[in-house]
Amino acid sequence: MIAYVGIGANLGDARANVDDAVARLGLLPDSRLLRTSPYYRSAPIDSSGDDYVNAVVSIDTRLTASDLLAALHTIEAEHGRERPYRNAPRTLDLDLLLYGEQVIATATLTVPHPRMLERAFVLRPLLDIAPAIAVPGHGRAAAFFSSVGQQVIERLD
Ligand code: PH2
Ligand code: MG
Ligand code: MG
Repeated sequence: MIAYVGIGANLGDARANVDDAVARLGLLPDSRLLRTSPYYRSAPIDSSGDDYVNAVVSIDTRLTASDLLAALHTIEAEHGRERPYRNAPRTLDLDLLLYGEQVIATATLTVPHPRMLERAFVLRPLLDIAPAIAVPGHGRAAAFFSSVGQQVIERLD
């Protein structure tokens, strides 16, 4: 299955945290890291604190969606992620955006990620690595980019 994971950080050395997350995602069992987007900096949306650094990766995995989610939570925890309140600043946030073409709605996992099409910091890096990607129930992600065009994001190099 091809999965897409959104990476975000705005506490500590955010860029280093994203680098480390990419490295760890490359070590997931029964999985292969396919593509890593450029990194982007943006102001927090519905959140507070420093600017975020965001990226998206694609992974070819034999893990189930729920095992992949558990692995993402483990990596977040290894980064000392705390959850004092919703959308609190975080050392590392790993969101399962897409899991193949599957639509998943359980108590602990919603795929596609419910806000992914509203956020330039997800859409831009996703389209960088998967320009033709379709989001189950919504069609091509590229069609949504103009509606987030007013959100300022800066590509890092
Ligand atoms: N993540 C959030 C809330 N707000 N804003 C930016 N710029 N980047 C994020 O990754 C982000 C956010 C919740 O996960
Ligand atoms: Mg998130
Ligand atoms: Mg999250």
